[in-house]
Amino acid sequence: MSRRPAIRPERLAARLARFAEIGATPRGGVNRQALTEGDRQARALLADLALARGFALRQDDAANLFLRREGGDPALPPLLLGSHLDTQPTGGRFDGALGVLAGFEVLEALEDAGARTGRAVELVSWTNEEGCRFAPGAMGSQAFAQGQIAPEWREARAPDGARLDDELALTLAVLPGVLLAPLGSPIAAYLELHIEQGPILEREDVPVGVVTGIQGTIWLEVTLTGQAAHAGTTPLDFRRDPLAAATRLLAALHGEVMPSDPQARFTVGRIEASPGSVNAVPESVTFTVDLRHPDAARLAALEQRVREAAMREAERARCTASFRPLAHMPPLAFPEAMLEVIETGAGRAGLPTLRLISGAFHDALHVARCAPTAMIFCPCRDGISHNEAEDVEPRFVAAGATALLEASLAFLERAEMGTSIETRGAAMRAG
Ligand code: HGY
Ligand code: MN
Ligand code: MN
Repeated sequence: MSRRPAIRPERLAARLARFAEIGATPRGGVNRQALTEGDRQARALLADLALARGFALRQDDAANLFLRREGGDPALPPLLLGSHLDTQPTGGRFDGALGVLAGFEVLEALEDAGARTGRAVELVSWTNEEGCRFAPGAMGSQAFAQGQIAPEWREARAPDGARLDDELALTLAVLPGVLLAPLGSPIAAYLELHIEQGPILEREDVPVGVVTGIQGTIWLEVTLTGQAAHAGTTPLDFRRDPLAAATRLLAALHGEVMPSDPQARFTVGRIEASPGSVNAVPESVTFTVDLRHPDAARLAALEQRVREAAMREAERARCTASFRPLAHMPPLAFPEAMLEVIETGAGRAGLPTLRLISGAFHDALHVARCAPTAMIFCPCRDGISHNEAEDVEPRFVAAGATALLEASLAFLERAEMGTSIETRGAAMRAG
């Protein structure tokens, strides 16, 4: 008879520290962007850890890496745990890595206890969740859910000029002996542990967040084009200056969008002028826009508002405006039955829970469109993320991993009893 599986917090903490060394930055963060050498190193380390425990490995065309602990009936679709190992350029040690390594800790806890599960339990490390090197974000999970890599993604270029398809090939080649599986495979359910990346759980001092859904995201690349001119000889009424137009445009949008709607999020993360010469009026300016809203209709209206304002300011400066969509992720609600699986699991461990929506997108957003899915949040210090200062108290790391283990066991029990949870993620009701 196997004993009850249990998380070993010190082993998980050591794993998190070990992975944080890959791409470590001088200020205590991690720069391990998707499909870079650091990302490949982290995948290889995870593969080595898996083989050392006898877990089977496979990877798909999108370089999603799957680890499998076999169950009683190999034909049954597995319970899948996961998250991502890629980071922001000035990322933290927990965004993504916590979910992957806590998921690995669950597989190890099952193995240590000799647990016999009716079906396999798998762990996936999704490719390119962040999307900062190659847009869109959550690329690997989206390819898995839709069963294909969009052709235009393969030609995507990173700011350093690298081409996505070449980087994918290099990444797959790191694990030559690992079976290459088709994109998309049946799963019974998906559970993801992630840091909240916001202040609510810490403020309420609640260790386990039960994520009700994920708000919508739209990424746009906007280019305003005018006319390059001499900085010294060109008077105002001869100028067609796209940077002057962009400055007015962004001042107006920052002054209106979020102040007028507390649920809206408007971010310009990158802006560059070309040719970028100190003494030439720029010919063009390109910047990114990240829009978020929990309500699909209001998100669409936000995009329209940005497009119209850009065209208006461009025209006013005798410039033109063009737009390149980079990502479109509609909001989604997780099924009630899966929220209850998490609450049951956390309850068995005596962990208080709180339901909340996710302001960040996650791989679970796409997986939820093809399998019953739920997310667990844990508090992070001051709600900071996408920042090298990202931090999580050890007690919350342990609580999050314990909730993931107990929710996994609760799901497996229900599945054994034939309590099928067949609901997929649904469009989120108007916020
Ligand atoms: O941008 C996001 O929401 C995610 O953290 N990559
Ligand atoms: Mn993340
Ligand atoms: Mn992130």
